[in-house]
Parts: sequence; C-alpha cells; structure tokens
Amino acid sequence: MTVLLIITILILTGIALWQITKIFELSQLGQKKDDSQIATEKDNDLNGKLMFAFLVFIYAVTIYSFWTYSKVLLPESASAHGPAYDTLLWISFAVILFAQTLTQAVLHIFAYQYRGINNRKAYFFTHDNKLEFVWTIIPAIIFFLLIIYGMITWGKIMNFEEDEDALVVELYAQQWNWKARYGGEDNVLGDANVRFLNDFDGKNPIGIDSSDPNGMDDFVVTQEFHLPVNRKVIFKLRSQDVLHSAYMPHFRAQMNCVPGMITEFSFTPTKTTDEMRMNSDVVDKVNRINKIRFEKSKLLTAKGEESLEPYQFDYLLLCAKICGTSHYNMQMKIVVESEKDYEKWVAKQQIFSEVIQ
Ligand SMILES: [Cu+2]
Repeated sequence: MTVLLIITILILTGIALWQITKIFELSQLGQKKDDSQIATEKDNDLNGKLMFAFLVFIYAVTIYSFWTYSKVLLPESASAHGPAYDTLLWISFAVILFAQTLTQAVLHIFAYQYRGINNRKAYFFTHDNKLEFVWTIIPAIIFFLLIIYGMITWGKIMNFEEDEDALVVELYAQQWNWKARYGGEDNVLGDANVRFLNDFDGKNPIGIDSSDPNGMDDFVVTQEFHLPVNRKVIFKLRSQDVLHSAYMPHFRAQMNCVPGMITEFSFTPTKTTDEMRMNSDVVDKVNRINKIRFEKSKLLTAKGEESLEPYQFDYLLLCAKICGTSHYNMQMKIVVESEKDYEKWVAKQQIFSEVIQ
C-alpha cells in the first residue's frame, strides 16, 4: 500500500513538473511561434466526442453499480422507526440521482453539441436574470424541503420518552470489545465509574459502584445480548477509553460512545432473529456467503486445513468509529426473541451481588 502511494506521488509530481516546464516554455516571449499547442478542428471534434463518451461511461458505471451492488445493501429494517429512516434515505437518494443524471447530461451533451467546428463562433452571453432566478430558487426549495423533512424524521427518532416499560440496556465500549449491562429486577442501572474497574479483583469489568444498591442486581454480558421483540429499549452508551460508535445497522441505529459522558439512543425491535433469518433478502445473502465459504473450504481441506463453518444470519452491534488496530473486529451478537425466551435468558445470568461474592 505504501509503495503504491509513493509510486502515485512520484508519477503525479512528474506530471506536475512536466506541466510547469510547458507553461514556462509557452510564456517565453520573442521565441519562434509554435502552433503545436493550439487546438485544431480535429482536436476540438475529438474532445467533444470524448465528452459525450464520458457521459455514456458514467451512466454505464451507475447502472452497473446498481445492478451488481444493490444486493449487498441492508435488508428491510427490524425496528419500529426503521421504515421512516429508510424512506428518508430513499427519497434523498432519488432526488440526488435525478439531479445528477440531469445535470451531467446537460453538461456533457452541450460540450459535445457545441464543440468547435467550421469556425463556429461562440455566442457571447453575459447573464439572464430569469434563468439565474430559476436555477437558484428550485434547488433552494428542494433543499429546504429535504432538510425540514430530515429534521422532522430525526426529531421523531431521537426524542423518546423515558417510559417505565422500556428496557434499559447499557452498552459499554472499550478498545476493542463491547459489554452490555442490564438493570436486573428493578430495571435500573446502578452508578458506574472507571474508578471502580479494579475493585473485586477484576470481577467488575465495567466499574459498577458497589455502594449503589441499584447496581446489585445488574448483570453484565460479553458475548451476546438479548432483546425482547416489540418492547422499547433505551440504550445508555459509555466508553472507557476513546470515541467509539454503537452501530446496529439492521435496526438503523447509531450513536457515539464518548468517554466521560452517557449518550442515549432508543428503538423498538420489531422482528426476532428467527423471523429475520426467513427474510428473502437475508436468505439470498446467506446463500451467497455460504457458496463463497464452501469454495474456500474446498481449498482449505485440500491443504489439510479445517473447513469453514456455514454462516448464519445474526443481528450485530458494531463499532463505527476507527478506534484502533482491532476496530474492525469490535462487534457483539444481538439476539431478538420472544418475551418468554428473553425472560428465560435473563434468569440464567449472574447478577453483580453474586459475581462479587
Ligand atoms: Cu470502537
């Protein structure tokens, strides 16, 4: 990678030097007149046609990208606010795509249409108030509407009530793993602080304050965390060291974890993990991944190595801030299940007062 960068820099420096020498040569007065730098009709014709060809090229790349890469997009959302979020995204996307397609067409077709031929002279046109008014006012109105719509959607997603029924879960980020803490029986998280991390011989990995009775029934999980379907969850986010970001793409949720403060995000999961595994987009994706894994396994077993396990869909909590060397692997599995299964899982967890005994 570094080698590639150095080569690129050297090539670009070379081109820059070559251009500077050319400018210097052209600026020398009193030298013999050199016509080789003046565009001929053939050059103009070629450049005009290349402009048109470029338009065809960018349209082709756009269509190809949609065709090839749309299948790697996320499946339908699994949270209550997800559809509103997706609609906002797709409307913004449609507006941008329409404007880009239109303006690029105008730009390149004009450059082709009015390329220099037959001593054609350019029409001298200073300005037109009506035209400038139109191309200022239309984008202004569209942007205004998009921003208002975005702010309304943002407000609906971000302003949530602290209601009693909501499940409170703390996500604790550190380089490079996640831990989740639940409030236990009382659904209230006890106070916590990094100062308590070393208490109880490393049995207090997220620094629960043992003098706060609310924390005694809290429990901490490290491998996966469970959520009951159709119940609002309020996430309290903390970071131990640097800036991290809790990203749960299937629920269209993301919030920074900032050292020294608690940030919040809330959503209601609407599909269990099992339901999501049946989603046709997810089934397709899993099949594609397993086909690749199967091919890789064949190569591995030929070398006498172990074959790869088939992939199964799971919701994930990821880190969306480049937070250090193992950032890429900072993830935790999320299981969404029925209230009954969730209660069963909770019953199996060891609470803080038991852990520190
Ligand atoms: Cu991180």
